[in-house]
Amino acid sequence: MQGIYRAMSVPKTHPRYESLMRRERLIEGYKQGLVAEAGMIAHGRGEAFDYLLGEVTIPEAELAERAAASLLLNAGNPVISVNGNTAALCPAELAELARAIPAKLEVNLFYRTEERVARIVTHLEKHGATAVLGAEPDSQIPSLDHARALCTKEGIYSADVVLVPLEDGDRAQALRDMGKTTIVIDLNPLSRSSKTASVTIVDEVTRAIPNITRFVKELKGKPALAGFDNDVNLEKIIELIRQGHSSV
Ligand code: PTJ
Repeated sequence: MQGIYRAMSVPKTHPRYESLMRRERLIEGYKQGLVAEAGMIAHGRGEAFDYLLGEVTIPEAELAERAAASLLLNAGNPVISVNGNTAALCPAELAELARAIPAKLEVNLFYRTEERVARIVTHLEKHGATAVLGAEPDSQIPSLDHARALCTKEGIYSADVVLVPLEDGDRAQALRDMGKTTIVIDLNPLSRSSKTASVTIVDEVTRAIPNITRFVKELKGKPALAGFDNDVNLEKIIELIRQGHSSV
């Protein structure tokens, strides 16, 4: 079965080439022990919302990406939380964003196993990341059940701004409860993570991360941006979906 599947390659001319290649990367990441089984299902939900939004970065997402870049640049201890899906989809892009800010990278998993944490750390390092945190947690996020709460003191625990791509709602809320500024990347504008974040980026993670890096480079040395309203931005996106915005 695998042989038959592998024999079929996706032509670059395919209208949904990028989307299909992301699936390939995720399947490969699953086989390498980076992605949780449930990560495949979570990706499918993301794809559905991406389809509804035309599989492009909409202006509202760009606005949030700019605001996120400014927050990360002006943070005292900015940290990028990395899960299995994100590591499989865009490891080099995560390493580049961490360098550009600069920020720390910390592996923090919903379905945590020590083996998967170690594999993700190695995978990120192979793609240019350095000093990746998460393998030796020494702190806990309060009010979360054990494994999900594990984090490091120098990373997520003491961070003032945390970028949490593809987050589950509970942890996003717990980070807010700790007084942190949270930036969530989630194609679902209706999710609890989206609603609880300080800044929600409704964009596909492989587009969102390089876009934030671009804005980080553009905004470096400039005054912090003000005036971003997350609720207003999310309302506009929900309205776009209601109107049938998709052009795929
Ligand atoms: O690697 P782990 O153990 O930390 O597990 C990661 C998953 C994603 C399985 C875990 O965090 C999870 O179950 O997440 P949820 O609650 O399913 O939420 C994931 C959200 O991310 C959903 O709202 C999806 O719409 C969204 N999403 C999925 N893929 C993408 C995405 N958003 C942006 N880009 C994507 N590629």
